[in-house]
Amino acid sequence: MKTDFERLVESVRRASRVAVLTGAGISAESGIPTFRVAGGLWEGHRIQDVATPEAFARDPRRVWEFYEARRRGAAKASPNPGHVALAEMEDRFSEFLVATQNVDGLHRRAGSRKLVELHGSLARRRCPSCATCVEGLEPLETLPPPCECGGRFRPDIVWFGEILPAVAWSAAEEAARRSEVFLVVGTSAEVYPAAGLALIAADSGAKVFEINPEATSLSSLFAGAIREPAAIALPRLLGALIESST
Ligand code: BJW
Ligand code: ZN
Repeated sequence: MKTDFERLVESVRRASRVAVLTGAGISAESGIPTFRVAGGLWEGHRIQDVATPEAFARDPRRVWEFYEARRRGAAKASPNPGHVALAEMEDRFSEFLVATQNVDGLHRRAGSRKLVELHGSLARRRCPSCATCVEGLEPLETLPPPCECGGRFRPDIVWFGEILPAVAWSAAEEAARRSEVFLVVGTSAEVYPAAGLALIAADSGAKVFEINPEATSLSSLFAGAIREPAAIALPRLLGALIESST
């Protein structure tokens, strides 16, 4: 009887189209807290107080204080072996895409280029009045940061009730639909439409594997699960692929 890991390696080895959905768990070993655990990011914050457009309209300074702390965390963090393994995988397939829900920028810093950020980026702020966008994780002197047009910047993050960036979403949806193997890495798969990518992939015939120490509400729909931290399982997968190609 083959293990789920052996079946994963076999499926990925045969595939030429692979897509990956990542969530906060892949950055756990980089020291960035996940959302939905005791001591996680939402602890001490009600979601509606910090991650909705209504919260920003009501109290922009409070929302910015939450994001400034996150920006400092992201600036200090480094990509871990899970991010690096995905970056190294991207040229091994004729089609490959990482669609991340993370806003920490660690996939890009690990070298991923076949990447879309579904929920925006901590490293970008934009002015809703004049659409100016500014990049950078430098500490901000004034919160909320003022824009030259007289408006104020907001984090370029997708909050609850907001639409995902159209280009990123359609690339992710197409990659999920076309994939032969779809990996769901480090996400509780609670937040839609991102979690729905795994369902789109499964409905389109992909073998969907989960890499997550814990089961999620979608686990039973998947072809298999690797119950290990991403920073262990992804380098192990890459190692097995390299071994089989030499
Ligand atoms: C490890 C590990 C290790 C640990 N290795 N794994 C009812 C009311 C209101 C809205 C809705 C509703 N029903 C549906 C909606 C829509 C809503 C939604 O899905 N809500 C659900 C919560 C029910 N979605 C939206 O609003 C989206 N927009 C939308 O739908 O637009 C259309 C629309 C418009 C208007 C009206 C209606 C529809 C937008 C969603 C944007 C979410 N953004 C956030 C916050 C961003 C701000 C920020 O980052 O500050 O993005 S939510 C938060 O959750 C963040 C994350 O990207 C996202 C996903 O979390 P993730 O990554 O899964 O983290 P965790 O913590 O949940 O899980 C971590 C996992 O890692 C765990 O499983 C661990 O086991 C695992 N793990 N260590 C591997 N080492
Ligand atoms: Zn402006």
